[in-house]
Amino acid sequence: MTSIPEEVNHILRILEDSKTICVTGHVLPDGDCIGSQLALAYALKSLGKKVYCWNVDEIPDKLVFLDPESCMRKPRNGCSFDVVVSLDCASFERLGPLGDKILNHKQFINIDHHESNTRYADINWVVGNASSTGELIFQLMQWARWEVTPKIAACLFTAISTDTGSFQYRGTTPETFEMAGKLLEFGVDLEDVCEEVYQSYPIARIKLLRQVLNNFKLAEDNKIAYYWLKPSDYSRSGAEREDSEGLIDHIRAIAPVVVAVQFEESAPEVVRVCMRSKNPNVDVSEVARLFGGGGHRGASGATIQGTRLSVQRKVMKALRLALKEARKQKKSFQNDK
Ligand SMILES: [Mn+2]
Repeated sequence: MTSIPEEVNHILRILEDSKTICVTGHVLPDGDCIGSQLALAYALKSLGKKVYCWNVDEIPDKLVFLDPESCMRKPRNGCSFDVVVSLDCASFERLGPLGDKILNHKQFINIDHHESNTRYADINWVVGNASSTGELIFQLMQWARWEVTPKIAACLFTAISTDTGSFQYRGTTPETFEMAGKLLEFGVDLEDVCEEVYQSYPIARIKLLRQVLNNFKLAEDNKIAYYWLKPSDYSRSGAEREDSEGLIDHIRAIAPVVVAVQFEESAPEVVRVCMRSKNPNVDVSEVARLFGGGGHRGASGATIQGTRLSVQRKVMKALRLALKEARKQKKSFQNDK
């Protein structure tokens, strides 16, 4: 095992010295966010700390099995903490309206694996090439020599498995597999976790997926696939916001598609854009950054002001350029040979 980074020593000292800790994460939390939060919360609780897991949005139904004691909830008495730990959250804005509520703290810690992380806290431990925040929390717990119970292992396994697309994405390294193996040794019930996370979609989500499959469009010689999620898609299918997670993966999985895009008007003239890329030369986090967003090379997002049509035009134009650049890079690479 590599030596402990200075930030991690600092983080462990702070956590061990504090009594009340708030563990927070990004809006519309995913498996990595929730799994990392709960794993850290369980570990800190067993050290006798008072821990609040607090997110602006609720825990998605398919992850409730990780939280049988309902740890994910708003603190009842005030919002003053010794430490706030933000997990899997690339920017302060990604905490949503919660950001302003957690400002009453002595220390603010940011642990994340997004390269675009803006290092908004007092202590920032950001490892851009880690597969998931869950991987970082597992490392931290091993360095700290905290006990990894089966419950904690299930949370961390869920975090790593979901954020790597079941060990398919580029950030997945030999270490990722080693960690997943260790987590199984620590008592993960693989069948149980996979049944809950991958085999338990509500019917409404599949109806929403049907809308997407009916309505998506192809552009740029089938290299870009995109679709809009409209309020009527939700009302017709009975789906919730959280059900939209992962729909984009079905569109990206089409052979000629290089980039998949999901557009959604989250408020009047405010459009949330999610992007996925299969080509390492088409960095969608760069495209997201043009619009004030961020993420990873292969998965990114941005919230953009403007009418639906103007946002769509701007994003498609940026993606066309990114595809063109990637083609040029490929050519010069071939010429180098
Ligand atoms: Mn993540």
